[in-house]
Amino acid sequence: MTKSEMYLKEAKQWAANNYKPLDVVLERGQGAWVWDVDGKKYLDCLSAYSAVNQGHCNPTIAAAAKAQLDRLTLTARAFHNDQMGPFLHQICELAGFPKALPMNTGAEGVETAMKAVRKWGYKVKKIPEGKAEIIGFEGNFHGRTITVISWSSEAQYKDGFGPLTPGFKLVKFGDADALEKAITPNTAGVIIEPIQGEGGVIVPPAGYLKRVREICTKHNVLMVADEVQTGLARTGKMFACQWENVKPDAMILGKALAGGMYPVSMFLATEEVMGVFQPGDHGSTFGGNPLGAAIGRAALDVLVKENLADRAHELGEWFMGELRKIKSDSIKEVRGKGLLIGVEMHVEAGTARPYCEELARRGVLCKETHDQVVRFAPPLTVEKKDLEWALTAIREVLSMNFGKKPAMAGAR
Ligand code: IF1
Repeated sequence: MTKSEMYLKEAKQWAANNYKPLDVVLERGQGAWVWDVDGKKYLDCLSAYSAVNQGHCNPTIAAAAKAQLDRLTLTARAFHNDQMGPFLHQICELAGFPKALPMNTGAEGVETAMKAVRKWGYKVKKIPEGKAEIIGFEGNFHGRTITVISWSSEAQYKDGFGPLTPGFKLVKFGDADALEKAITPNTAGVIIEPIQGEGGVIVPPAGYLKRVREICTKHNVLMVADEVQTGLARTGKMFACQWENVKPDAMILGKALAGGMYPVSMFLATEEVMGVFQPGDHGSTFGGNPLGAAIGRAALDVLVKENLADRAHELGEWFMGELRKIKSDSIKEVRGKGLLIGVEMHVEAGTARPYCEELARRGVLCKETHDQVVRFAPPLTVEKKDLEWALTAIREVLSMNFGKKPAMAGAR
């Protein structure tokens, strides 16, 4: 039995069956590369779903973590600490908001946003108590809490978890008219991913985000951007909303906010929105803790000093260009922005999973989303030569056909 097989057996025995990971057991990461317990090396093209934008075990961020570990890790918000203020100052200035509320996971950031939107609806917009509506989008993903999945369009994410939270409606992503039609006097806010990640790397039509902004302004509805996955340089701008010069009323960040080393999320908003929170309204034990804040400060420094947004833009444009040159009847579409890329496979070519499994056998780690899409999201520090190396395997594998019937000849 290999070491991997030994670990797989143990994990299978003791872990809940809530994921279907590839049979890869990793033990070390450095930059864009990871190694399994048998010493095999892989180029990581998932980055823990965009949480490792700065590269695995980034030395600058690791040094900040190690230094803080010997100073102070947690005080709870009953007291102040010397790391939170500078961290919130830094992220507010980077994102252009006057106020920030630190939490831990992305889902908690979204929960914070939903509370703020509802309370703003009642206290500022004067929506009748208990009637506030939030509009979301078909194909959305915002986390796994019961209220967040209450407005998921994915049946599996809701199955068996009822009764669900009321007060949400969904409209088609990319259709600005549908959004405007769905707004009522009780609509408090819209929560939108600038690009839908889990939905299959769905990039909306050019100008759509601007229309959403205009519609929300016109109807006095809050526009909240969930940039947990698209934010922090992933799409080639520090925030994906910047591609259309759109400024939401509030924004949610997570994942790479602490370089993949610690769960740190953030709800950023205008004074008017954040002002609805009074002491004792909301919080969490670890929210704003000094360890996460010290790591977050270093994580943001790396993004800015290494200019990872421009890097993601240049490398992404080139990489997507190379993917689009692959002549394969199995590929339906290559789409994305920066280094958030999805390759949709034709249904006739089978699901994306076997392509990911074959790529892993060849040392390229990526993951399927929504059956048909192979997602490529390497750390933004990835070297071009490493992507060139990966492209040899990617060209071969995506030219295969793991489906039952041959893919439609010539279809793209
Ligand atoms: C899983 C997906 C990605 C997110 C956006 C909030 C959250 C996420 C836009 C919640 C989290 C993660 C969750 C993880 C897999 C992964 C994922 F495929 F599920 F959707 F990235 F695409 N907003 N996404 O993408 O943040 O609470 O997880 O910190 O749950 O399987 P979290």
